[in-house]
Amino acid sequence: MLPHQLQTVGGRCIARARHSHPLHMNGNFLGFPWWSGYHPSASYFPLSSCSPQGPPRPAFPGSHPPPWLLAPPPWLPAPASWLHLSPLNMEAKGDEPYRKRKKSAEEDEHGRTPWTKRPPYPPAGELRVPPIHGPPEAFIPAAPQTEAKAEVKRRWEDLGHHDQESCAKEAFDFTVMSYNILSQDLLEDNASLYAHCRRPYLFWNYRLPNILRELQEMNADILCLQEVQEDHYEEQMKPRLEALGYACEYKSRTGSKPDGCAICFKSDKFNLKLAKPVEYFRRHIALLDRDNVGLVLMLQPKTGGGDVPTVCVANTHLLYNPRRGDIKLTQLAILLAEMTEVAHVQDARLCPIVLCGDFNSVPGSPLHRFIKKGTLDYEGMTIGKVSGQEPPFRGQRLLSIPIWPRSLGINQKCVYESPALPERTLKEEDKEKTEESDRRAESSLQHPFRLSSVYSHYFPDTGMPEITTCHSRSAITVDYIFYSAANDDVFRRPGSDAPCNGLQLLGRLALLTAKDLWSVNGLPNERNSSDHLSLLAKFRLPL
Ligand code: KL2
Repeated sequence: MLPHQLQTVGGRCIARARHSHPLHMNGNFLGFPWWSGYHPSASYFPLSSCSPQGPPRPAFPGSHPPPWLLAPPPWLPAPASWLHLSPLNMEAKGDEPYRKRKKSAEEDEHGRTPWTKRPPYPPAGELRVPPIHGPPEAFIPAAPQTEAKAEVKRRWEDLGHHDQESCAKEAFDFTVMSYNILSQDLLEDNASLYAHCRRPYLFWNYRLPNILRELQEMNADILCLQEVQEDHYEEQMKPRLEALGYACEYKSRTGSKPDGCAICFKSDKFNLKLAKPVEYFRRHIALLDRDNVGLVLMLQPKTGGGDVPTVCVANTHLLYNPRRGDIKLTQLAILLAEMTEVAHVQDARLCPIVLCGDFNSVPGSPLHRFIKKGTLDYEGMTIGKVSGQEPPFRGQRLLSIPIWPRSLGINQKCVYESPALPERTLKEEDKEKTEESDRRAESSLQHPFRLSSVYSHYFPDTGMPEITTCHSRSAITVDYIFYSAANDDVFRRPGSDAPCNGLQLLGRLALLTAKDLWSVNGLPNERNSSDHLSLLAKFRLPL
């Protein structure tokens, strides 16, 4: 990856539309008191600002989208009252609990059909839902006469400080990308989210080359990808990434959804020491009936030297459902417990961590604060408040104390409990200490990592939120790269004040505002083929 590189977002778009999008005219759309992002209701923003025909048209002819998807109704109320999404939205197909699904003979013990046994996908390039009338090519409109190039540049921000460089004589620099590439299956299941898009840009055969181009251009040493559809991965992405020098690990979701998380790393830069697929589904725990997954790798830099620290790289896509913060926190606890198991190095110290993914939680939300601070007091917190994706509403359950049952085997510090010691082996004094800390820990979660976020979530000059995902219903940050920062105590070498052994953030690819993204018709668009932006960071590991 070249430093100072510029990445472009968007494509061609008629100039008049760029200035007429309602988002640009509404100065009050940001900064709702409850949340830092922006959620228009579905009714207002799905219109293609780039439609060459002028007036908005249904994105999916033949699918009879409700009229409110086609145009902003004249009675559209003021922004404050748009905020409640339809309850329909809460029962996401992608989030469907295991017990609601029928089990077929082909399914494995997780109720999941191996992709090789699933009915074949329709011919490449075809959208399954809704039906297509004619070959996809017929829908690719010629560039309109008035079309102007509309691209938004993503700036590479150099954050390397000279004083950091004095920490160690030798260092290993590497780049990490986190990218939710939008699985075709989920795109088609949630088609109304993409009603603002020109149809041809939604075909997998159109999107794949764009995604691969972006991955190749960014040339990150480690890719943490989410929503990677298993058949696309096996048949198209993995071979291509291997040809680019990556070794690839994949964890598919449990249940019937055919996507998963992948971590790919440059095999000339890292040795794989360990790969740990992580499933959040537990058959006997009602709370854990969803199919989200994570993946943890231990990667050792290839430096030619001897005692090189191993880096723990974790990738996940947490549950979407905005109202089920209890499930999200428990899924996160499982991932953290798995990371703790492998990240402990000598002297009970932790190795450097990179934690990437789509956490379906906004900056400043309790879940996000928990990751960064390592502690969360959740007494009296409603389950819908955890992720901050939606405004609080009445009638919500409070998080139970504890959030997950003891049978999960993970304590409130997000660590797997060792099998209970026989009573007599615990000294009285230790017992008292344990009981006291149990009481204190009752409504508080902790985890052992100290994590910083690569991004600051707001642009310092304007105060506008950074956006990582943008479609008809929301423009918010839900994707993150967290890392253990070098100047943290936990990573200091014994007897040394030098801030070594953690990671130094040398640079990042700047995110964009909602306004930037809507000026190129939101996501996905002609050039950017996911509804998320990629996140890219450059780290230095002092050796
Ligand atoms: O928000 V996402 O998109 O991080 O990009 O994660 C989930 C959602 C993904 C996996 O479940 O599918 C999307 N409304 C909006 N988005 C949904 C819905 C829904 N009802 N269901 C699934 N997703």
